[in-house]
Amino acid sequence: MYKRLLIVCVFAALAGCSSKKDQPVAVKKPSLFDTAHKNPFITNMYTADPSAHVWADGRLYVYPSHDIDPPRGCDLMDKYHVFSTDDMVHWRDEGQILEASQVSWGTSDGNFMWAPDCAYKNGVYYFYFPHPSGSPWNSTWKIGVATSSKPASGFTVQGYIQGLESMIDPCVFVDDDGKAYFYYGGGGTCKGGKLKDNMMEIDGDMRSMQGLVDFHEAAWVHKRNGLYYLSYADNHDDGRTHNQMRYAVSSNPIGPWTYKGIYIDPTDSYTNHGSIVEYKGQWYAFYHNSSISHFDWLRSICVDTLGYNSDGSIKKIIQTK
Ligand code: FUB
Repeated sequence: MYKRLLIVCVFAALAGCSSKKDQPVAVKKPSLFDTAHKNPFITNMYTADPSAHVWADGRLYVYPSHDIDPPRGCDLMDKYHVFSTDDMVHWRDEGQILEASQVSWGTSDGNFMWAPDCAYKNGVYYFYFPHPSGSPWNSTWKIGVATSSKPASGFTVQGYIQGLESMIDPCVFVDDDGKAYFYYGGGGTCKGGKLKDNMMEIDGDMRSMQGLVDFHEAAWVHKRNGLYYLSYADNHDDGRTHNQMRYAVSSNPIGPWTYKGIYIDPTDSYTNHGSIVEYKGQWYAFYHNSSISHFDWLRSICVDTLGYNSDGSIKKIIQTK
């Protein structure tokens, strides 16, 4: 009796196995990024504040700031380099594009070439960089603009955006209809407004971005499925860990914004500053840490994949090594 039952069970189990085997199982093939990517991804110099863009040549370009070793707090940053890739694993140092000595209004207090951004319109690349113009440096910031017909060389300083407050961290977002928006801010204030077609003048007024929670600096705007996302660094400081990256969403590029949450936990660096971009069908979050130097002002840029939930909210990123 037991033997017959055992035989029946074995047959039933085998039948079950074979029917499961016939069902297709969805297994995602690991990408080159999954298998070969390492953070930080730039190791030949210290870099921070990565602004990433995909340009018409199909490559992804990163415009970071450059921490110079030995550091002097955050006031020895100069000689911007650009990095590019076509597979998110092999990075090319495109070389230096601009340095403080090329900026006519620069302060003699030091080299403060802080977090930049780049935009493209009608055949011209516009490189936006914060640089102070006097003493004390921290109340004399100007947002300079350099232009080139190429994404990573040939930039010439054209001047600075007139009429702005002394604030840092420019971000330029060009919408699907070609309209460009300028954002900047620091120390709790984030402002945004339209840029004129010349990309070097503000069109109308800059307005305070409403709805952000605990804004510190590092504004970045991207768009997905018709929804605008403004991401930024907060003021988090529990004595042990520091800036987190947060974000808010809106149906309008200059708000008001609806706060959504934290998408990058603190790194080992005092600051954080990031960008979000889609490349070859995958979204990525760029940011920085201090995992090479273990020093707050010798930072290194990192990137990880970024995912969205079905309601459009961002899944917290996993910081890989
Ligand atoms: O890198 C200098 C400053 O530190 C940036 O402008 C801020 O966003 C912070 O990362």
